[in-house]
Amino acid sequence: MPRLILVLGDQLSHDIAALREAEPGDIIVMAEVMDEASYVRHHPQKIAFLFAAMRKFAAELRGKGLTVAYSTLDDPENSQKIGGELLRRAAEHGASEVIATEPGEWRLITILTYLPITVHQRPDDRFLSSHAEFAAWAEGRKELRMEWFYREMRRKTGLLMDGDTPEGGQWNYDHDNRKPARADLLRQGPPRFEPDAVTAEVLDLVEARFPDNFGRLRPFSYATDRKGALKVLRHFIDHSLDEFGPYQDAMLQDDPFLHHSILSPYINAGLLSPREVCEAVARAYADGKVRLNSAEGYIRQILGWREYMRGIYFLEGPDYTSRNVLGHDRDLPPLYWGGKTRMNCLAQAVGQTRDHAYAHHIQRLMITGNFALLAGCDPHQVHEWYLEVYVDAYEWVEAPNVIGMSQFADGGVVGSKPYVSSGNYINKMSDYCKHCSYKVSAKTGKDACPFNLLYWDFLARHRERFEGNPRIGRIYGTWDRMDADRRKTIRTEAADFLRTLDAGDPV
Ligand code: FAD
Ligand code: DLZ
Ligand code: SF4
Repeated sequence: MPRLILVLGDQLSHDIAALREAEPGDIIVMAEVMDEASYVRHHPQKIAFLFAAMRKFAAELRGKGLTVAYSTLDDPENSQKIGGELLRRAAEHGASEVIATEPGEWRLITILTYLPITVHQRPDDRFLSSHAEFAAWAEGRKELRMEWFYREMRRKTGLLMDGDTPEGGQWNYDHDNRKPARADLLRQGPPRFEPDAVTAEVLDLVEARFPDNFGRLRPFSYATDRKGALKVLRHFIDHSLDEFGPYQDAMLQDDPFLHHSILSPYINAGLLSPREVCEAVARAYADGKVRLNSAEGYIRQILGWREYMRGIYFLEGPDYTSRNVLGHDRDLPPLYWGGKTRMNCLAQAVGQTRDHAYAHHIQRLMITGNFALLAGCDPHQVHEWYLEVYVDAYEWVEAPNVIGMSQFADGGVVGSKPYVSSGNYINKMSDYCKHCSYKVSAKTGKDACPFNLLYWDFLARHRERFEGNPRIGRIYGTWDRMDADRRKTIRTEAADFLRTLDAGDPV
């Protein structure tokens, strides 16, 4: 009796667990379905990227002699649900068993668990740390700090290790990093891919079916197969990796990509494996092509942060996305969907998100995330926004970054302090303030940078929680030393600002 082998849209890896078990006669099931394409209103480029990559992956599988039952979104027989498509294909082919690779989201894991057909969910071993390993590492620890987990992962994989010691003698070279960007640098940006016939057809489909989702569909220039993804990796290593370390926290007007790799869409969808990316980076260092602080900084993002975030998502359980320890309940303002704003940093971050379904880490954390947190926005709405707008967004990685790292809604599981800043940090790391009609140097008054007002207002509102925090508590000394009138003005002006925001008026 044939078995069904399920391959989801972010499981496009030829050696993924479920596919390794495929035997002659088995049917591989892939399905474009409305359920997945609309659990949030994904950016059109995200849907197009995934559908085009799925179609090309299915063709590759067929090229290897495998049988693929592929449902296109506009197939009239399509039930528009992953579960529904499995049941339909099971009836069609007389199958009574499904082999799946565990999905990256509790929602789909639950759907597969309760389907009226036997579904075996195999561990997703594209990740370098299993659920059991992460749980064992976390067991009994008071704090789950990424740095300690990362060191274990370096030891486990041997990446950038010299026997038992880290390459160069240190685990972390961040003191050589965090430089502001220089506008005079000529940067190549990632390679662009002209849509071929398959991608062009998908673009038309997405245009017709998702006309109201936030984000520009065209020009679309992502790679949509492994060959293209490998080209992006090679390009990054040859042209950007060496400068990645020093400039990874920098932001620059009208330069959405800087020295970032733009590899997350490909790694997360399965077109590249995290291990091969880290190995390629370690090789570039060993060959003397890139500096150690860049190679280490990059490998830490994948071997450390990426694996750690997935570990947290599965350790913390399905209720993680509804956490809200700070009790924030403000609606996310229209400027997150391109509404008018005078705040140049937000206009830049949201504008490039609209155009490319991409923003780099510091923009996500210190511009859009920082503002939502300071303004007291509902973390669930913030979570849904991030899940919608980024081409690389899947809940296992997005939620711990948003609910945990960015919004502190998990009460400090991911971060030991909230990532908040006034305009000063943004001015130091970017050239946005030079092009802004607010004044970053003004702390109060009509032109005062809103981050300056909201920063103190946030800290004052949450004094009880953060005063005793060893990493941020001392800041209250500065607040207390301010003149009482000045403190009052800051709070009054912050309240006025938030009232304007709530009224839906441009800020
Ligand atoms: P680079 O800067 O070139 O980094 C290299 C790689 O490291 C990335 O491709 C990614 O695989 C990995 N990485 C770096 N930081 C993280 C991190 N914090 N967590 C997990 N992986 C990381 N990343 C996603 O893949 N999907 C998301 O939905 C997502 N949402 C985020 C939301 C917020 C609020 C924040 C602060 C971060 C989020 N990140 C997310 C992490 C990070 O911003 C992106 O991985 C990165 O911007 C992707 O672009 P890049 O490939 O050019 O990354
Ligand atoms: C994100 C996404 C979208 C937009 N569409 C599909 C789809 O039509 N079919 C599919 O198999 N997967 C899709 N995905 C990816 C899934 O949502 C993803 O597998 C889960 O969120 C788990 O990470
Ligand atoms: Fe952003 Fe304030 Fe700088 Fe304007 S002045 S770009 S609002 S940080």
